[in-house]
Amino acid sequence: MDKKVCVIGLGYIGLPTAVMFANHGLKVHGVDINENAVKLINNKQLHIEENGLQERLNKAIDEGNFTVSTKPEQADVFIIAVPSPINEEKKANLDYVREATKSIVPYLRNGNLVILESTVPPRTVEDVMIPILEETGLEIGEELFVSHSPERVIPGRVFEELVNNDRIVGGINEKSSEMTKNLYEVFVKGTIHITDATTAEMVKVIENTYRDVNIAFANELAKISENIGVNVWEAIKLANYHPRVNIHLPGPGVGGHCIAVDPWFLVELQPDVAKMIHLARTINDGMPAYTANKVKQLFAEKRIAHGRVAILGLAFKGNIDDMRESPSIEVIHHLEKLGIDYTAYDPHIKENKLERQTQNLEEAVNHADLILILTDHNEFKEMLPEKIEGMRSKMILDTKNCINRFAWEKAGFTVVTLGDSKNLHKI
Ligand code: SAJ
Repeated sequence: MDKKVCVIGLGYIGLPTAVMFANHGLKVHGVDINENAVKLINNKQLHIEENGLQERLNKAIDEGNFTVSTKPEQADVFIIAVPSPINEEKKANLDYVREATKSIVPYLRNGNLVILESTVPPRTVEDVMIPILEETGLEIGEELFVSHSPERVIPGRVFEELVNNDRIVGGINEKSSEMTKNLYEVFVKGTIHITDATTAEMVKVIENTYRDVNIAFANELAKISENIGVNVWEAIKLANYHPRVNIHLPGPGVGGHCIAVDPWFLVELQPDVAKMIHLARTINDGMPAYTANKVKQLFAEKRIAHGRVAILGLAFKGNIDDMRESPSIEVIHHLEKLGIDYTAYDPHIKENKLERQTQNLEEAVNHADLILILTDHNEFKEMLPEKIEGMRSKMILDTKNCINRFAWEKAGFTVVTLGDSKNLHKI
């Protein structure tokens, strides 16, 4: 394919997508408002981490297929992959999408295609982007083609998933969908499903909302289980043997930039209807406080007056180095409110970003009364209780059910698992 693609936004999605097209022989121009990112990429350096990205970027630049700057260029296809976060009021902030769309208006020509990849509230293409694109004077759907094709990849496995996942393509008309499908077919091996733009927006948002509601259900089951003497992890595992049941897992909260954000788009659109979705968000957002209160309760039961906690895990999920929007930060806020002292440790967060963070497990557990596991990193799953020294009291609260409780109990630890009251009588 001898098309030229201009990618706006060179973050976790835009940069891998851009180099993917370039590696398949298309001419790609990448654009980012972050001058530092542009400078780095031009020097074949990365401002984000992703497996396999470095070698693909090198190849793209060496073959002369990838240029980067802070300004768009004329092209056949424009792909927008910018952030679409929520603000303090839990309302969608579409400023980046608006600005990115405006930025390409002067470069658009008859026959061009514009694809939005960012996750957005349904109707954004129709109600926010189209009015801006009309400023080109081109007839939308006849001279200028537009579609939404949401990214659905998971950080760490982006290149594998870009190729193998099914892809949703929603055009504002049939021609737009067809052109978008032809483009992604350059590297996508999964099935490309065609629909309209608003349905495509809805599909992406409900995928993440499904997970959020399901996790809220699991968290509620965890609380019920604690009150009635059941181990929720065992109960969920057994229930999931049913061929039509797929319950997710409880935890100290839901982090990341997707699952905890996208459901709010539906709440904002239809507040009177989206009641269960709203409640699920509230339940999941309540888990950090629930976890902190559990620590307080354990200290009270053990009559520990000025208890200290060793927090293990700051990333928002296991085996990644991303602590933005992490429930651990919220747990820490609640511990602080309760006046509970702590030291935090995460082997994947190699810089101290918090005041009471250490790069050393020994230092974190030294003089602690309780180990609080908030992230299921492999390092924590494999941690040996015999190696833990210097604790004031030997207690561990595992919110991810990821340690071998028998090994820890054998080493003299009181082991408490979120969602499991079966062993609480031992305290
Ligand atoms: N979590 C639970 N219980 C579970 C599963 C997850 O408490 O059973 C928590 C995690 O600990 C984490 C949060 O939820 O804090 C989100 O983790 P995640 O792995 O579900 O999702 P993300 O945010 O890393 O990535 C998701 C992906 N969606 C799915 O796996 C369905 C990815 O495919 C999407 O592209 C991405 O959101 C996105 O951009 O929307």
